[in-house]
Amino acid sequence: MTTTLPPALDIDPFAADVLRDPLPMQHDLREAGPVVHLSRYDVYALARYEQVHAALTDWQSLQSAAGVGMANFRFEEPWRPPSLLLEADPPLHDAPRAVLGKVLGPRALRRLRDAWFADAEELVDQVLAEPSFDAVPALAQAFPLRVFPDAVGLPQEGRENLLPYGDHAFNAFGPHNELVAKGAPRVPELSGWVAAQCARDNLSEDGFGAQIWAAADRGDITHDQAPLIVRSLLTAGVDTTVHALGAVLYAFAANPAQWERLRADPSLARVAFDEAVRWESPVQTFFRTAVGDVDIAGTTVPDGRKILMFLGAANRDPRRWTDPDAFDLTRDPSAHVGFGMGIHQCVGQHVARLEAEAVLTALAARADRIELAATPERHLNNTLRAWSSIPLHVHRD
Ligand code: PQP
Repeated sequence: MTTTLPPALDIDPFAADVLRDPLPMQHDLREAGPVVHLSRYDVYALARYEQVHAALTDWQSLQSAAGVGMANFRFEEPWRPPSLLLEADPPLHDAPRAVLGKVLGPRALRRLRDAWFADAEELVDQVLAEPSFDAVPALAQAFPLRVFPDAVGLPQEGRENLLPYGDHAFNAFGPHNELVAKGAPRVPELSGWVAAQCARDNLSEDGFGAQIWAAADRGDITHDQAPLIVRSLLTAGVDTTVHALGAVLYAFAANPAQWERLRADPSLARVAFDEAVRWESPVQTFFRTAVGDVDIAGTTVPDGRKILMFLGAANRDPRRWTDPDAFDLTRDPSAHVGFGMGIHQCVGQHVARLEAEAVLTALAARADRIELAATPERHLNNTLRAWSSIPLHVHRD
């Protein structure tokens, strides 16, 4: 096969105006070719479904241990000790992954289902006391903050640190732009609090955290690894679900016919959530690093170079999806790459789906119609596609 030079584009995927509306850039990237060189950052980019899917599943050629952000851990000091899950490759990745996969697996979550559904009903009843409210603080943030820290077994004190810590961690996967600079001053304080919560003595005896420590007692992981695996829960467990809930609530507010479908058949809640994850892709991008020279669609990516995978662009690639920009409960969205694919595919996806199912089921049982009461506002983050405000007006039965 002959090697061709990829087309070069001088776009900044992390510029504020692009983060506010990434769809035009995603279109340009997909159309430019299967592999694009982003000259501003000297990284390679994949935006078509076929190449993003292939990259996600090729952990042998495209490593995570050099970081899944723009920073290359082969040459640069990470801002914190690397994650044992996200920023690790086999074989080191496998034991932490197996442990967390069990702790957050469908079987383990069955224990939480009834309580989380009751929590969602209580919260939704409370929120719907007013016909208009901002769905971001009132639902998208309130519900994960109500159920997840308790499930982990965190003390009450300092839980307000979870969202800013996660927000910074997701900014830190991007370049050192203003978003990272804005978060930097609080990093010592937030990291100190997070590290303290990972200690066994600070966790309740029955939560996800304690189960990770119990796995260390069994020898499935080492006792040194346990606190860093708990740290993954604290980094990834709140902002992601907050913005995924924001995505599905916005999707319904903007698509009233789909809300009617959910109302007619509430068992569509899970499909609706996955369709919203496809449509909005709350996690927009991740990087990999080439191990040796790697051929992608006839382009050689040299050893050690960073490859930026546009999950959001792949999830709207017309080569893969019919009418990709439509939020449509009748499609099968299950092949989306919003949760990744392959050995790193989101280990928390069952938690996210359960939270969303609980909130959507409670809301669908009570809200005849939901509509935007004012223009929603974006929250900018280098990795997350997010809302800071979704003003809703709800008509009750
Ligand atoms: C998207 C793990 C997972 C989850 C970590 C970590 C951080 C972020 C995520 C990204 N993540 N869903 O620190 O181990």
